[in-house]
Amino acid sequence: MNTFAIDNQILDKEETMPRTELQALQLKRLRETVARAMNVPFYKKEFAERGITPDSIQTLSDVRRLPFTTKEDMRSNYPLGLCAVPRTELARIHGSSGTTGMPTFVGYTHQDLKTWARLCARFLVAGGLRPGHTAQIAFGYGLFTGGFGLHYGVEEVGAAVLPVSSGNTTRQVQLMRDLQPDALICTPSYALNIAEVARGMGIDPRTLSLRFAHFGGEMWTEDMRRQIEAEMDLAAFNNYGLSEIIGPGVSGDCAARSGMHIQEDHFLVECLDPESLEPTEDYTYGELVITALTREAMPMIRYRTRDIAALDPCVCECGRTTVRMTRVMGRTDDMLIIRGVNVFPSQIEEALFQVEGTSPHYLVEVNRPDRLDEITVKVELRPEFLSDKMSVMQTLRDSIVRRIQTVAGVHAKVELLAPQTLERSAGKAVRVIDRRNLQG
Ligand code: DLL
Repeated sequence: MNTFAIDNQILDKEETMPRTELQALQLKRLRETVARAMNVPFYKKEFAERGITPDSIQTLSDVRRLPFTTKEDMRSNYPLGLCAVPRTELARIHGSSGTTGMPTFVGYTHQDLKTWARLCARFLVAGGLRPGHTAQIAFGYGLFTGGFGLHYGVEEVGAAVLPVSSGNTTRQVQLMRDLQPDALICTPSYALNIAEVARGMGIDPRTLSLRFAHFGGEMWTEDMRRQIEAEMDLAAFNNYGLSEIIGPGVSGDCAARSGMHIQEDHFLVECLDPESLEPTEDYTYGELVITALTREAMPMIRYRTRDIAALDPCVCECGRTTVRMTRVMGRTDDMLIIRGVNVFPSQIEEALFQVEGTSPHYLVEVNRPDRLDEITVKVELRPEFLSDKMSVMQTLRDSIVRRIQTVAGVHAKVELLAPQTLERSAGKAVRVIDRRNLQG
């Protein structure tokens, strides 16, 4: 890991509050959230059925009496039926792209926007951004929360924003060369894409001015972090969030970079077994279920994120007292069940990084010929590992197959591709194509 010295700055006292005080604040805010949610017909009905009132929430564990909220609930209250304030009080509306179904929308009041900017500023500061720096934002600006969320976060820090948005990668590199930003903000896969385009332009990305990067919006692995840090000579920080809850800003790395601090004064996070819905032990992977404690426009209660991660309550060297979450290892809806074995794309990524010669550009395809699931991993090779010799390629392919078998427990077909074959992304990379539904 690159370790550019970062002085350990902490923006708000809530980040280092003694746990008892923090939990008292969470309880107070949970009650307020329940009160606000009474204005939402969906929650009002659910609460009435369970006999829930704000006063009936006596301890934080009473959160378990509250109903879950799912993506389907958002869809059935389309477009803004889960808002707790009149439409006239909304200051912004964001939404999901709807690539996997109907889009969903999320409303914000002016206060929500202020809170959101502050939350983004906190993790940016934890990851080295300071007043006087310049941050290039290569997240899409639009309904997606990445661009605007980070934009106001950078401003809140007092740093300068270079609001490039995503895409036009050659221009991204030119701007980096000419305007010399200190930080890059985008998805990790887009950073790799930018580095590759820079090299194609004859610019070694390591010679650019970037010192920090704040990546989020998609799954990535620790190996991917090392790869990007080596390719771009910067320190890369992970941050996590989702539009239904607020957008980026739910959690983020500190300088220790060993788990993302959950901003617990604003979010109550449970980690549950996705089947039994019982809480998992600390350090055990489960589905994150998040209650937003301060959202005015759209109070979100026990939102089932489908993201699989584990919680780490261990005290962090940075001084923050908040619980950390691991990287998201995958989403329950991305989990492939291949002949009975559960496989996450992150395991495939991990396996690929362990074999010399592979690049971080890969695609997992799932097919079902003859009613049996089959997984094909297409991976680009590094140019120096391409060979005309069949035997050399065969050996490399075999070692990838074995690595995937060991790490993910499945037998995959592996296709080796020439560099630059797979489509590059400017946002969230598509890592899996599941063709099984099409094949019946
Ligand atoms: O991706 C919000 C965001 C933007 C977070 C920019 C961080 C930076 P959605 O488009 O609603 O919102 O997608 C949310 O993306 O449930 C996760 O599955 C995934 N995700 C977000 N951040 C991470 C991360 C934004 N750091 C969904 N690691 C979430 C892994 C992530 N997955």
